[in-house]
Parts: sequence; C-alpha cells; structure tokens
Amino acid sequence: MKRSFDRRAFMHITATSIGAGALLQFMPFGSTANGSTLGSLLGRRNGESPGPFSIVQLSDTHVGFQGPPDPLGTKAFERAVDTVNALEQQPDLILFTGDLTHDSDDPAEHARRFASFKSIADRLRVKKRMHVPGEHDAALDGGVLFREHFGETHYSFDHRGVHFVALDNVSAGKPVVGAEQIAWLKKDLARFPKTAPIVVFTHRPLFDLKPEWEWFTKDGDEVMNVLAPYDAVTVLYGHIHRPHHATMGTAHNDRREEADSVRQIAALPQSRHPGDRWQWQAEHPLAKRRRAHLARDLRNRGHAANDQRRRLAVRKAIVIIALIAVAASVVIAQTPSTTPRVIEISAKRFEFTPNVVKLTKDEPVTIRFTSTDRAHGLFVKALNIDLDADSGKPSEITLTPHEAGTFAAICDHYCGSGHGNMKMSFVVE
Ligand SMILES: [Cu+2]
Repeated sequence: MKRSFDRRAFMHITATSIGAGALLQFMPFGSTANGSTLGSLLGRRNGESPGPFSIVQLSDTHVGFQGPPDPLGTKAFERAVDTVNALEQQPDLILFTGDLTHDSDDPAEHARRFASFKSIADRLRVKKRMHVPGEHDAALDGGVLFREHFGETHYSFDHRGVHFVALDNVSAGKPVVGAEQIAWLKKDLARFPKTAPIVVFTHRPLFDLKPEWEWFTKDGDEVMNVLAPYDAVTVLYGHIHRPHHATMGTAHNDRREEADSVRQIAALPQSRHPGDRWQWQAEHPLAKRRRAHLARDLRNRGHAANDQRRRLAVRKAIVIIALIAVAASVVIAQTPSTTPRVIEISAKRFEFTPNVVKLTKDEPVTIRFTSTDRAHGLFVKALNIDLDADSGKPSEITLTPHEAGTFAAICDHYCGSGHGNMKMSFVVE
C-alpha cells in the first residue's frame, strides 16, 4: 500500500556553531502519526530505529599548513579537537568535509601530513568518523594517499534511520563529481523510499555559490537532479572560508568556516521570494540554471516548497531555456562568416600570460589556451569558456561576447598550493 507522508514529519535538523565547526542535531518527529509510521518503516529497512542524535561537522583543517596569515597551523585543529571533546553530550559521529591536509609537491611530506592528521583526530573521544577529500588532499595524486588512509573517496552508510552519502568532487583535479559516481549515487539511492532522510556531505558546494572563486561543482546540477525526488535531503560542504574572503586558499584554519557554510543554508530561504528569483534570473542568461537549481537545493534542505509554485518555476525555466535557444540561433544565422581574431593565453604554475585580455562586444574571437608545465584549466562561466591544457596539448574555443563587463577567469584544474590565486580577467568593451 502506498502511503503519503508529511514531508517535514520525519526529521528536523538544527545547526549550531561550536566555534570549531558545526553541531547538527537531528530530531525525528516520532510522536506524529506520519513520523512514527515512517520511523518504523525505516527501522525495518535499516535494522536500526531512528532516534534523536547529533553529529559534528569539521572541515578544512589543512594539517601541514603553517605560516602567515595563519600562524596557528595545526594548533587550530588541536583546539577544535579539545572543543569537541569538551562537549557534555558527545555527538554520535563526526563528518570531515575535506582539506584534512595541506598538499605538498613531495608525496612523502604529504603522507606525513596525513599521518599527523590521523594522530590528532585519534584524540577525539568520538570514534565513528567519516571523511571526504578536499582538493588539497586528493587533487594532485587523484586520491591515492586519501584512499590509503581512509578508504574510498565516495561511499554511503546508514545511521539511526538516516542515509549518509559521501561524494567526491575533488580527486578528478577539477570541481566535478563525474558520470561514474553519479550513476553509483542513483543506484545507491534507488533502494530507499522518497521520504527517506538523506544527508550528503562533500567538499565543494554542489551549487554555484561563487564559480569565479571555484566555489561550485560543474556537474552539481546533475547531482541535484538525482537528489531532487527525495523529500528530506541536506547537503553539507566545506571548502569556502568566509563569504567575503578575498584571499581564498590561504587562511585555511579558520574554524568559523563550517559555521558559515551551515549558516548559508539557513540564510538561503530569503531568496525564495518570487521577486528575488526573477531579479536573479534576469541578471544573466546563465543564472536561469542556477535559479532552477537553487529551488531544488532549498527544497532538498527540508524546507517545504509549494508544489504548484515549484511546477510553475520549472515551466518558466523551460520557457526561458527555449527562448534563449531561439535567440542564439538567430544570432548565429546573422553572424557574417569572417575568420575570428585569435588570442593566445598561456598558463604555468601559478599564472596566466597575459593576465588581462580585452575583447570587443559582439565580435567573434578564438581563445587558444596552452600550458608550459602541467594540466591547468581556464574557466569563465559567464563567457562559456571552459578549456583545459596540458604541456603540448592546447585547446581552443571561438565565442562572441554579447555583454560588456569584466569577467574573472580561474584555473579550475587543481595545480598546487598557489592554485587558489591563479586568476586572470577578460574585459569586454
Ligand atoms: Cu593551474
């Protein structure tokens, strides 16, 4: 018999900053009729009855990084361990959302940093600890050292009736989850009813928080589409340090980071007013995807969404996509067939040459991207530039910018500890 459940009946999650990270409290509403029915169903499936519990999320400990502007280094992590150990009610489990270690070009030194992370973490009273890698742990060696210490980079497990999913969006070297892992996720979730509470934890945000700072996951939309049919999904992530951090990639040990990322979850519903949505959508054609995505994201965080409004929003998004497609084809049809100007951009650790490129509005141009040392990326979401180059392997794209402005470009292929500052800009006039 098919039953319909109140989507909010089962699980309520509250997040509190504990200075060192975030304390998340899960409260099943077993006392309501719907809540207890779902609770016993999940209990049968998982062999474990749901009950109230708490977890702690810690992130970006960057063990091995020491020096200005972060003189505390691993001491900050040691303090976090003390803070969690001092909690009167110890959490059931601790989730680490990546960048456990700071990378080193010397694999032996990086291995020592993993060992050091482990010995500090072992002082935690909570023994059930789960990890996902950050780009500093796994982007340079494809996750080899991480696997040696913690096992697979993506996996799932159940705890007290909640299904936890660890996703890896770093070890490909780029901010992607990848088709193989998405197929695994689909299969993993297929055995659960749509009402099952799910917690996904990963390093980078799965939505476009700030793509120009690499605060996003390229195929995050595809992941969200897999999660969208489920009614109670929470996504936890690390990676971002603070909302207005200008020198991302350096002040790594600020433990407030986690609380900030959780607070963003709490703050996001403000954007749900239809007025905000439309303003946002009008800002740039590419924002339509981001907006449709955010609606799903919010819904997945357990906020009740009005079904009708949601359907309407989806229809609007489809209409906008269709209109853009038509407009684009008209532009293509009218563009005279001239050979576009070619602009060469060369990359090496950790700079682009040139680092400012001027483009003319409505003039087609070919960007040819080369590297003189190792794999790098050139990524500007607003201009649709997404190129990769390795030594001796250039790539190119021809495009026509239709909007004036300055657009920041990043290297989105993790290339070492100076990677976070590897930027350039395109000025369209
Ligand atoms: Cu690079």
